[in-house]
Amino acid sequence: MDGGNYIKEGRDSAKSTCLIFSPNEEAVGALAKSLKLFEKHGVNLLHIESRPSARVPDRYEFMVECAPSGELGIAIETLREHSSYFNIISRNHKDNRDTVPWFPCRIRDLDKFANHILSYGSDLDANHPGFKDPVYRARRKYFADIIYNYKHGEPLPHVDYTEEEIATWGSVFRELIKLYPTHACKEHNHVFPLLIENCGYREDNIPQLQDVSNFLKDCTGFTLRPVAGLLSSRDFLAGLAFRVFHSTQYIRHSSCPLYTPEPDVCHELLGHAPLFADPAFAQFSQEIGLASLGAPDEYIEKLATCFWFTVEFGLCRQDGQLKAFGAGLLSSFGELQYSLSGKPELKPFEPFKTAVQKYPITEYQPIYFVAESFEDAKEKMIKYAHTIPRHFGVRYNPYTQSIELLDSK
Ligand code: HBI
Ligand code: NLE
Ligand code: FE
Repeated sequence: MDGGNYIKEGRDSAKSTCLIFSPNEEAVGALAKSLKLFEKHGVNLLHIESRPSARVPDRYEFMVECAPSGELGIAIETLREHSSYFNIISRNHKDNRDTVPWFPCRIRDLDKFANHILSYGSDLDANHPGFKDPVYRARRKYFADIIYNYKHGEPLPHVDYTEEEIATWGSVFRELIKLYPTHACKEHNHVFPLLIENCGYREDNIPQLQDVSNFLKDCTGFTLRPVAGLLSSRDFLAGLAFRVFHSTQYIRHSSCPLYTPEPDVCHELLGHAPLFADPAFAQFSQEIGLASLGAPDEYIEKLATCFWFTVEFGLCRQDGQLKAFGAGLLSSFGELQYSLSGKPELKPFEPFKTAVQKYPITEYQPIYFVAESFEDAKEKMIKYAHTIPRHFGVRYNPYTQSIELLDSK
């Protein structure tokens, strides 16, 4: 390192750390208590500000700017433990404002990445069951092409499914509805009859995305947006911040009704859609989405892993019994049975641990995580999200369908 750089770094590290927090208790004197903590650890404060919380109406939050002094690290960790909200908005002025990855701020920004998909239409891998089937490949291209031009706000493409496609849906549907009463969580079983009643869920009919999207909008504000294939984790999770779920519209190959590693219309409509109608689950999903906006790459991977072990492959305990709520289970009659067979390993859902679990994507999961409830999982996810380094907070404004940035100094 040359001398010039060395001196510059030395000077930078003499700068301050800026925190925003809400104490756990709203009692008078909460601020004084927090300030004592800095005194105890010999930390000098350069600036103190109290302001109405942008997150919780009628609550206050505090911003303090700390000089690099005393046992700052210990003071920060102690304060974090006693805070219901805690965010380090700048540290030693190693301000990463210029390096925050792009993220959508308005719902129509989702148009910007809708076509950044990992493979297009008929472009199937050699080991895909439809690889050697020209009719299937032509259909995959047809779906990709109609979705390619989709823009936010337009009606979702209506599809006339072929007889073969409807037969594939029919066999998946028939097998799954036998398992749901015993294997699916109560929220899924509550919503399913409503989808039959309102959205054309039947053995001999593949429901249209538009009908399902309208139904979800009435329940929780979630909407479906068609997507031609797999998005990156960052883009896919960003949609959830707006309560938008990217859905494929093609169907799996007729030779693999019981399990396919790819999402398809069976997976989206039988696995995901019912749960997005549940308010607590919708909130849980949106929290993962909000946490992902502008997060560093390694945290996107961690959030995607939490998503995988909950929204995709989650189990939960209800009235003392294990049930499935993950969409990847609720759309695969092979894995749904296997997941509750007692063979796979089960661990409690705990984002700090779940986020770093490795997993296969083309076979049944060897490990599942068990959530106590959607509310509990949401609280744990929010706590986890607060540890993601980001110098701003975010909030979704449903009136303008846009993301508001909080915490800037
Ligand atoms: N893209 N279209 C689509 N559908 C998904 O289910 C999906 C995705 N991209 C990534 C992804 N799922 C997950 O594996 C997580 O990385 C979020
Ligand atoms: N394995 C699931 C199924 O067969 O329906 C799809 C999982 C998509 C992540
Ligand atoms: Fe999925």
